[in-house]
Amino acid sequence: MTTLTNTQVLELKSYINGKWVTADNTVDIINPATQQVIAIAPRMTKNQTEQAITAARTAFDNGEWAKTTAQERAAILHKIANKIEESFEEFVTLETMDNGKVYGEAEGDIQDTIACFRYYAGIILHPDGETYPVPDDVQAMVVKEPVGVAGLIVPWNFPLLMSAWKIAPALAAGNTIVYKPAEITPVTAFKLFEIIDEVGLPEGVANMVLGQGSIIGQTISESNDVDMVSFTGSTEVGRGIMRAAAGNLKKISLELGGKSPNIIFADADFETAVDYGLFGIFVGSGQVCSSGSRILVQDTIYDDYVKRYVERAEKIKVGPGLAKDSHMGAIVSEAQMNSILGYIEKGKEEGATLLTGGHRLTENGLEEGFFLAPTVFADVTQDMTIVREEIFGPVVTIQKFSTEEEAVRLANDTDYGLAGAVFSNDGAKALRVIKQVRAGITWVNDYHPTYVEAPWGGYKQSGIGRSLGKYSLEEFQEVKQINIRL
Ligand code: TAP
Repeated sequence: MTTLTNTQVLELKSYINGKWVTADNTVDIINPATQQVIAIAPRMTKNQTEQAITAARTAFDNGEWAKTTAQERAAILHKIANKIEESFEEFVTLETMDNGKVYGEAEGDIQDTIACFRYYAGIILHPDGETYPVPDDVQAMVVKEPVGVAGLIVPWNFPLLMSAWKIAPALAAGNTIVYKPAEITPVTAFKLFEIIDEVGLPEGVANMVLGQGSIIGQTISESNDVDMVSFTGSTEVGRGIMRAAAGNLKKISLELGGKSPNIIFADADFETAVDYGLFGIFVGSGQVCSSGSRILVQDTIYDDYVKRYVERAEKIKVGPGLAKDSHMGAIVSEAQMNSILGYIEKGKEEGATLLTGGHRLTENGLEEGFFLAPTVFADVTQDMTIVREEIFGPVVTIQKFSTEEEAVRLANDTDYGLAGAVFSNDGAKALRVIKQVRAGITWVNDYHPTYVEAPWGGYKQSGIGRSLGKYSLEEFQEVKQINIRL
């Protein structure tokens, strides 16, 4: 595998129909902690994207891949997992440099990526299908088949992990794929495809097209030769994909944004609730779809909670991901940093009280990077922009409630429905409240842990469909009934 040294700039390529290809236009890939160029990536054209789609269409229609046995596909997924594991540290380092996250978080991402490939290698071997008692002399049965050509479009916040969440179940189910990583974080995607190139997939089964979403993602979403699109990203782009997919009524799966509530009752373990209140928003510098960006605290402990929270937030060491003592890394890009700073200004203008942070960090070795201080707002109201919109940065609002009913009302007063949590030592109350939170991913006395076995996705404008578990495999499958007259 190609490796990156401190002085080297990786030259990335796309992978179409089993061949490495490049483009006339390129873009510099930057480490957001240093602004150092770490790679140069091609910006593929609409025409090249169509070539990738044709390759995937041909590879699916000739049937070679779809007819492979589940055992053969499982063996390939295991090989991919093993090869990622062999290059574990390289993947972790590259993910840290490309995205800006801290090394420990990237370690978790790569471990979860490996687990994801192994999980789908395992689950595809499980018995599936059903039979039904039906009238007449007929035996009815149900079988699962691949959907066909799957377009996979992923964001920059978990570059490799979000890719694995789609590539592993899509290939396990026997689909062919046209995959587009986020333009600004393609490095580990390229490394993954170096591995995919080695493990012996038939030509055209797995294609990777690097470049811009407005060209590549749009072409995939509009194409009549693509049978489904699995997208993770913003609600705005998701809406556009839904419109584009209407052309040939392709199947869609959308994992979108969130504005998730983290409800802290007075009877919760206080320090645990502070710990997870911080972890819920500041992991990944808040650039996590399920971030607990709205903390709701019961009035009787509100003042103590806010005081302790701010004290702890101010102790978070922000720094380059590769420095092992950093707790929180860089923001992925200058554009994303400026967008977050814009929300912070809006929060101040609209009358929220800024308790800490709210600015870029430019001292003590952070001069060149895109670093923001952990930011906490209080005295917010439901109509404020920072309460309503997804900021996707290290910015949290802390609100007060008095009753269970009020907590549930505030929690659900959002267009989103991705995640949510409740902290309480009263088990019945915690369950009563979490059941009323309109969100697809929820926790009690915990925040953020994600398991490959369990479904991941949102209610309301947070998406359609589910990733992970058997649910994701089903997203990538069609269901056929076969009725046999006896
Ligand atoms: P987006 O701007 O939506 O980008 C996501 C992907 O879509 C990128 O690869 C992007 O390409 C591509 N894209 C852009 N325009 C497109 C178009 N017209 N047609 C098709 N594809 C297009 O999101 P982002 O900024 O990368 O990620 C942040 C958002 O993702 C947040 O809202 C976050 O909540 C959400 N997210 C959700 C989840 C889950 S699991 N629900 C997980 C992670 C992130 P470029 O490379 O050109 O940008």
